[in-house]
Amino acid sequence: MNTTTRLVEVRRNVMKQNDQLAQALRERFREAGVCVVSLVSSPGAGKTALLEKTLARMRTRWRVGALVGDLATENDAARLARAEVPVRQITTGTVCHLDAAMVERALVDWNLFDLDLLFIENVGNLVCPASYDLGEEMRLALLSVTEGEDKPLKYPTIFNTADVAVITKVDLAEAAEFDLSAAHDSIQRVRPGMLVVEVSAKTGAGMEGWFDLLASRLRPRSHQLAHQGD
Ligand SMILES: Nc1nc2c(ncn2[C@@H]2O[C@H](COP(=O)(O)OP(=O)(O)O)[C@@H](O)[C@H]2O)c(=O)[nH]1
Ligand SMILES: [Mg+2]
Repeated sequence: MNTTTRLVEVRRNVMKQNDQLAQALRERFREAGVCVVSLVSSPGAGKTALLEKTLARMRTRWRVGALVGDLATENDAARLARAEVPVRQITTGTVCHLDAAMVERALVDWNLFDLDLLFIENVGNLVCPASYDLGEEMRLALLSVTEGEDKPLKYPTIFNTADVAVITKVDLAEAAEFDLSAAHDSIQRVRPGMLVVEVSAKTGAGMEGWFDLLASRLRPRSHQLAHQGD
């Protein structure tokens, strides 16, 4: 076996192991009735900002938690923990993506039956996370208006493995001369029929629609918290 063949073989085994572990996680999430939503994007596209607002809103009705991946620092976990929900940082060192084993380890002492909704913020990267199933039910691919409308065409795999595209920082669209309809075209060319939402975590634009979309995934579940005033 030459070196190239061996590397391909090792890589195939790693992927197979990850897929099996992710499948087992998916089964555990399903049994516990927790909806797991992951977020992928380039660094700085606004994953944590979207999550900060989403946790603060969703926690009034649902039992929510979050895992957040970065190469280094606990900064994002500290930001998300302000919503007073369970949060855990996963630091990957030099690894450019989360994998199913990291998610499993991070959840080792969590009781999944205590959660309705779990977010997993992946490491900021538009390439590597595409290959790793985390057992999630819904994957969001974020694209901020400062990145250019053609990113889905340049990084099709990440958009192809996602369920929903989220165009973020729409408050900056005009300043960045971002052409929203061109961005929608790019997304639809890569993934015809893909659901797209536009949001600004800063101004709140589009956020109600996003919360409604999440709630529609959760409504059939039985653990909804009693919400006074509803
Ligand atoms: N103007 C504006 N800035 C945003 C928005 N969302 C995030 N940002 C800023 O973009 C930067 C990166 O955001 P962050 O949430 O850390 O991105 P992440 O690396 O994808 O988690 C921060 O300076 C945020 O304040 C938004 O909706 N509008
Ligand atoms: Mg972040």
